[in-house]
Amino acid sequence: MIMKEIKREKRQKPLIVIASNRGPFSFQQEENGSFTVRRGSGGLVTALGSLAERYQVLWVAAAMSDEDRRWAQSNEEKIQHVEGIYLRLIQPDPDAYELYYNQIANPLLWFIQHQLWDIPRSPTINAETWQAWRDGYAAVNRQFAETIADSVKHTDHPVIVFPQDYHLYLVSGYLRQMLGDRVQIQPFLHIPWPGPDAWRILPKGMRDAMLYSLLGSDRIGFQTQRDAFNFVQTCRFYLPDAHSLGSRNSINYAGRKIEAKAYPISVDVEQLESLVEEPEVRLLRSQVLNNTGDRKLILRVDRVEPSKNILRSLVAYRALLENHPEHHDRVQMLALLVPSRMEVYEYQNYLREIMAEAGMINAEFSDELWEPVRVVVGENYHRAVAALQLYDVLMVNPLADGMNLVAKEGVLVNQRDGVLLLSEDAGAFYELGEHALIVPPFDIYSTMEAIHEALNMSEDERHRRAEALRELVRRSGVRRWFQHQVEDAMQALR
Ligand code: ADQ
Repeated sequence: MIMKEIKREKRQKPLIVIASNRGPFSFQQEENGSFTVRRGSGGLVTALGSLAERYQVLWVAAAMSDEDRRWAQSNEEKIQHVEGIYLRLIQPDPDAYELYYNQIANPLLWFIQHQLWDIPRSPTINAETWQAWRDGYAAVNRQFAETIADSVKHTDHPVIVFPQDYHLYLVSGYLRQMLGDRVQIQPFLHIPWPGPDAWRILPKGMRDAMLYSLLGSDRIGFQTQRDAFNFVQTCRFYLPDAHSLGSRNSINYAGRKIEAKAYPISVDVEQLESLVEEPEVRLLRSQVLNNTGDRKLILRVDRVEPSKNILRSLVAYRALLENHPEHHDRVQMLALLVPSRMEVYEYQNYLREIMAEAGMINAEFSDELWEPVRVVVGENYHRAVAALQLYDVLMVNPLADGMNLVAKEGVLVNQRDGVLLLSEDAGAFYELGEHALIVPPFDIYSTMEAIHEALNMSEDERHRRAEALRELVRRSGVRRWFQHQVEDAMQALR
């Protein structure tokens, strides 16, 4: 029935298929057996709001919980209509999913792409890694591709498929084999793509499979030009039959030209600007204000994630208090941290080190009325937005980051003409760098000096920079980000 609907509705319009590990909704089963739908908060979900009015959208994702699985099994239709879009949840075998997610995607690929491996010691690629690649990563990717192929096989609409991120690198290749040229395939990669050297960690068999699969796409979206260029270089370096013919942003392979293009992601400007008016955010804002008093607020907001470089920012703050005692009792550092991947030892340990460093700073410098640093662990987006309105200095110093949305959220909602300290290795650097103070992520000394400079900056300069940053973010927006990708794919359909 739904398949027929997809076939009939809006006949000339393309069918847009989004594939991502996590879907846009989660489901909760009530006592009477019915399901309540909860909409996720990711950028893509937002971007869809306006898309669904114009196009037919099918979203294919993995069921995340038992309730998601029960929802998927509750209806004979494999595809269901939810809040204006078609949704199909795949239900991978739990063992395969574990290998795909917790052995390959998250540790191996994430660590390579953020260059986090401590290479004298890890990773060690062994028989289990190969098994995880075959029976986990490849198997789940194949299941995604089969599900997409099955969902679109009867439609006579043009089909554009947008696989999302590092979980789904093999989808493009499988889909091309299954559907040939009747679909446009355009993955978007949310995380950085490092240059060829970083990829030597991945064994040739896995690397080739991944790169050749991606070359099954028509176009590949990256956060920045640098990532797109690195991708082209990586293909040229490792694949003898892939050529770039002097181009920095395309690869010729097997008689086709694959574009590598930057589509910098952004925030939902309208939603954020209205969120700051909500009573809960106002309440949390006054809490933050109470704690900070008339001191200057140095803020960071992150997942507990080694690539965000939280620890070095604390060390730089300690250096500031040591070298510039004039800031004592005049500044307050606040770190709002969401626990992430806490089942992984390195992440748990990273949080322990952060807490220990913050404790040591307080032990050394606090007095009766002043606690130099507060670390708040927990997920509360409203509190994050409230604090972002109040910072004098926002610290965004990742070792590597696809974009870093906190930088964009911060400059949009901040009300104090706060100064953005931005790593040159965050994707956001390419758009916002000109009006931020740049912090080299490994350099504690320069980071300390940048905090000092920001704290001493004249009001005029702060205002000028903050205004410029706000305007840049206002002019972008997540809807536009996705619309550009759709337009490019549509162009190619003509
Ligand atoms: P992330 O690595 O999760 O995303 P980021 O872009 O900063 O990083 O987005 C995190 C989101 O979570 C933001 O909306 C932020 O406000 C929120 N958040 C973070 N810490 C929080 C806290 N302590 N409390 C409440 N909310 C918090 C990945 C890539 C990025 C890329 C995005 C989007 O790693 O590089 O920018 O996808 O493509």
